[in-house]
Amino acid sequence: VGKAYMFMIRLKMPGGKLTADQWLALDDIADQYANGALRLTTRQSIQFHGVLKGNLKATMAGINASLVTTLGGCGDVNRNVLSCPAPLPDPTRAQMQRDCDAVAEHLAPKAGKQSYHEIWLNGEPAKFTDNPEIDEPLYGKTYLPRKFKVAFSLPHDNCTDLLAQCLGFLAISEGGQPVGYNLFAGGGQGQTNSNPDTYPLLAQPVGFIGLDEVLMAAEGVCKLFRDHGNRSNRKRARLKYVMKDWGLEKFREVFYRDYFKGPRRDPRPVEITGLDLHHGWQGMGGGKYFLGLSVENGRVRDEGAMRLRSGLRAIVAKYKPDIRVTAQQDIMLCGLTMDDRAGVDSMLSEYGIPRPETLSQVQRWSMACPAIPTCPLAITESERALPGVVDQLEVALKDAGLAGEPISVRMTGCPNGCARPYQSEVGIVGRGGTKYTLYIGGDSYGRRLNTEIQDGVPIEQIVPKLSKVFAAFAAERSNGELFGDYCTRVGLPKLKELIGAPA
Ligand code: SRM
Ligand code: SF4
Repeated sequence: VGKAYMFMIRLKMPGGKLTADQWLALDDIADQYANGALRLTTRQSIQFHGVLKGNLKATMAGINASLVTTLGGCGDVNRNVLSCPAPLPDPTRAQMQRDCDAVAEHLAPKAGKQSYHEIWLNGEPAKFTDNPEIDEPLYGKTYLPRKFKVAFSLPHDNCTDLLAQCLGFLAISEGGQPVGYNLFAGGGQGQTNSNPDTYPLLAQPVGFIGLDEVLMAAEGVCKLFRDHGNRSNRKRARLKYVMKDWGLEKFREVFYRDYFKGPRRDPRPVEITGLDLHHGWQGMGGGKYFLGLSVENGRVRDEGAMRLRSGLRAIVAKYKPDIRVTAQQDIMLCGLTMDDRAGVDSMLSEYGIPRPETLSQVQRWSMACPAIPTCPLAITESERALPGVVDQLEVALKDAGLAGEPISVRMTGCPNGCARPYQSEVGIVGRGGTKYTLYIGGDSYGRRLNTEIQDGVPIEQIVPKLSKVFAAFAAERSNGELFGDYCTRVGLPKLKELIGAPA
């Protein structure tokens, strides 16, 4: 008997959009071929875990039959394109969601699609010419040096963490109408222990582009990366290191000279000012509503009295809402009527699914990557450990009179940064065994990187240490000051002293 190899399968669904029927088909797959759970990801997608090798083909066929794909979910190509998925009655949001789909389509591998069909779906041999520039016009023979990530976002709602992306489109409106985007490039989170040449970086503002220049800009930055990314050192192969090594001015110069045929315009003077988790009931216009639910670490499964997966299945089967997955690992049920709302609310209660407003702020603002047991790169627990840390944080924050504060806490099982822990107010990054590196002082809107405050902190000391900073924050904050802003204002030496970290 051969070994029972197990796989993770990741979908690619631009902007996190699914129909009700697609959700139901994917829910079936979770039982039939995976471990009975759907995992909402930090890139608005879904992963299945525990798919046995012998079931891979059937699972892929099932996913494709529901008109969802996995092509480009992984690999050295453009990954799932993010866009704030909230279906609010706003022309800029609608434009952004259309542009998200268009970029995803434009940057999708073409020859790869043929091979994908041959291998996973119909077995028909792919028909290639002997010219990779025809078969795969964007990626050529050697694809990209590394993965490439794109997001769309809004100044007042940065729920896709724009500055963590290789390429970001920040939507600009005038008089309520979309006029274009500020283009950002060179963000990324991952770093490697004991390799000081690797680090998280925020994307930098390249320029302003018009609405008709979106595809040209996306293709241009992607090609610049293809041609100039580091192909000899995989640890330094991401676009962020091209930006870092060249500097913003050279990046702009090369981009506008060789990869973008439109005019060079300065970015519009627009700041990121907020991030909406899109929780609770909200109007979509036209008498329709959506409900945003907070999903703990994105894991949709039944557990004890909380039958999240069964409850979602029953609600989706009955009311047929459109589904949106957010980049904060949450889900939205969209297009419901006023009449549906009471029924949906009572089904939530029946299945023990908490309404977001009944959850603590810290739980709603927290995320963890899967880590152990499914991630081969994990060196500590994350998804299975964060709920316990959040329980302790709830008590600590309540004791400090801070229960209502939106403090973002993100945990990962290694420094790769899959839950974007270097952009949160508190980052807890696996160091090995039960020890973590503690980061502090980011910002809940994703505008700033946090800073390492102590390495090798045993998990049981994390909350006691943070409690000291919470107490100082509660006593010393200026009016309306956010936790991360306070940490940045008072500075690392004081924070280190507070928690007893080496200077
Ligand atoms: Fe990630 C690799 C999970 C978003 C940076 N990521 C992995 C793998 C596939 C491990 C592997 O290579 O074998 C993880 C699978 C674990 C499992 O058990 O399922 C994994 N990454 C995830 C997800 C599921 C985390 C989550 O909690 O949702 C996210 C799936 C996104 C999606 O749907 O496409 C996920 N990964 C991210 C993000 C966040 C983002 O994209 O906004 C990052 C940081 C941003 C960035 O890319 O810099 C991220 N993942 C990495 C890295 C480090 C890359 C680097 O340049 O340093 C790796 C390792 C690698 O690529 O070698 C990695
Ligand atoms: Fe795995 Fe590390 Fe990503 Fe967590 S951060 S999913 S441990 S690669």
